[in-house]
Amino acid sequence: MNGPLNPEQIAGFQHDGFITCDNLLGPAVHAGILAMVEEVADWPSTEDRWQHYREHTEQGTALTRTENFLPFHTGLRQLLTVGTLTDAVGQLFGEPALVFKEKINYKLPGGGGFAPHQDARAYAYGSQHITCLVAVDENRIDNGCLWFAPGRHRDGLLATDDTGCLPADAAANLSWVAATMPAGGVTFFSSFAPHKSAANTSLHSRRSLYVTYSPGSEGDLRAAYYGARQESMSQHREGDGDPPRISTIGHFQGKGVH
Ligand SMILES: O=C(O)CCC(=O)C(=O)O
Repeated sequence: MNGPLNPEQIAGFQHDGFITCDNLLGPAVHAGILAMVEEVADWPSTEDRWQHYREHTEQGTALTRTENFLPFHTGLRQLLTVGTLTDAVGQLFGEPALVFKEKINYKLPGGGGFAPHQDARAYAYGSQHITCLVAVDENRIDNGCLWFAPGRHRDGLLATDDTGCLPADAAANLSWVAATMPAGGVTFFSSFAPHKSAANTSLHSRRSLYVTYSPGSEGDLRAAYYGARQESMSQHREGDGDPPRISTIGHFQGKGVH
């Protein structure tokens, strides 16, 4: 398939399970994304349309994640469903890509990190997924960029603990590399790629836009995914005093707010 990625980038993705592209989107596109992410962050809380999640930080309560905003924002829907990002993921799948889910992780100063995990563990629909991570702010080590274990996506679904994350000893045996990026950079990663991130210890936000795609030949799975996610999240809320979650697996290491 034709698209913005070159053969070396496609081979790099297949080999490592992720690739980082610093210059795929120009400064004007990045400025537009920044403005749209700020609009979404300002939306009021709802249960039945998009979902905002918050966390306690030393600076007070902070927005940590927004899910399911695509139906409600024309500009982001356009950006994520046609053009450079979708075409690039189509090249990586070798067939047209459809949006499976979308989220913004804000990781404001003091925002929590994420334990080592594979996203595939949280995706019951579809055989494989590729996530496109757009760096709204620069992704650095001190503000909690992602770390990947190159090549380990080829091991398939790894064993987990009861939170759905990799056991600490298994994670410690992997080699990790930091996916640092300038603002406007993009990382594509497989849902089988083990990854983790640290808390944001800097004074500035590390906002990232994540859009996850599934292969078009498997059909449009987004509605089924979000239906099941809502169900699982509300069952967890009614559960027995576990800490609040922002996902169906317990990878978030910040202090979620109910
Ligand atoms: O945004 C981050 O720091 C990591 C996010 C992540 O791994 C996830 O949401 O599954």
